[in-house]
Amino acid sequence: MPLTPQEELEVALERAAKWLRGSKSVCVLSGAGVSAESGVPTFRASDGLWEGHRIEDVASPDGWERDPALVWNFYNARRANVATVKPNPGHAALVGMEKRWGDRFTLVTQNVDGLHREAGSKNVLEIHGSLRHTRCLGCGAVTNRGLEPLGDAPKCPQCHGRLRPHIVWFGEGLDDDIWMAAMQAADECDALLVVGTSAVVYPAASLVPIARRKGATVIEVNLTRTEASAQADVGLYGPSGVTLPKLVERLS
Ligand code: BV8
Ligand code: ZN
Repeated sequence: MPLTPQEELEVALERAAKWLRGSKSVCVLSGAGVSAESGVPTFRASDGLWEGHRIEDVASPDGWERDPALVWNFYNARRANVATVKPNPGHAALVGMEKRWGDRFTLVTQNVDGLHREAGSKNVLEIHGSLRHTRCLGCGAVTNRGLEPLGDAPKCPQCHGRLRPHIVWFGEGLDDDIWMAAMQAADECDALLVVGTSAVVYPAASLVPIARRKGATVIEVNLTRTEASAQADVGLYGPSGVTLPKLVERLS
């Protein structure tokens, strides 16, 4: 008699908890799925269209050169969305994990919504940047501007230069120091949790083989199977706002 999905989840949770209980250092790679239950739209659910825009028009250097006002309107809309949402129990469960492993816990996120820090996570590597921050094309200043709308051509208060979103667009390199720290965390961990990501964007998705190469256990937490599933030792399939708290419950 095959297991029901609920029974399968219970078995997987027990296996994942057993591995984690024996882990000395844990790394997490999170994506848009961990914020879905907070009400932040994911990327690929909209098959390449994003809030009505083509991704290459609003999240690429060419799109910025072509129409910076369109790009700012797109990011102001996402800032306004994030201003109305709260972290969900999945974010809180990751805060609980960090309390258990302390500085042997690193949370690498592809998300730019800032909800991990808002939930209380401390050691967060925002490898794709942050909706709250702007970067000045004149003096390079990176400033936390909160989430209030910034208009479609904001200027730097210091040098009056043009401001851009402090976001890594497609075709742009990641911040070297942040990416080095993320690779080191994946290399050194003995358990990698891959949460709420379709694992199609690189170099972020390469953290999975980097962790596996050194023998880390890979635990996938997602609604469905993804590009990373074949590299996972165990999969917890269900909403992360439900499965992550269940996993953390089993750790104590
Ligand atoms: C670079 C900022 C070179 C924007 C982002 C062909 C093949 C391979 C690679 C490439 C290629 N062509 C181009 C590339 C490179 C490209 C890339 O990887 N493209 C992909 C699409 C093929 N990468 C780049 O361009 C990177 N830069 O390579 O530059 C270079 C190098 C050196 C020097 C100079 C240049 C830059 C990548 C960063 C792009 N910026 N974000 C913004 O946010 O405004 S990426 C964007 O996608 C977001 O950050 C997002 O986080 C990320 C990944 O998406 P996911 O988070 O995974 O979200 P998604 O919707 O896909 O999946 C959600 C998942 O959650 C699903 O699995 C779903 O089932 C699950 N889920 C949903 N609900 C729940 C849930 N799970 C649990 N619970 C739930 N409730
Ligand atoms: Zn400036």
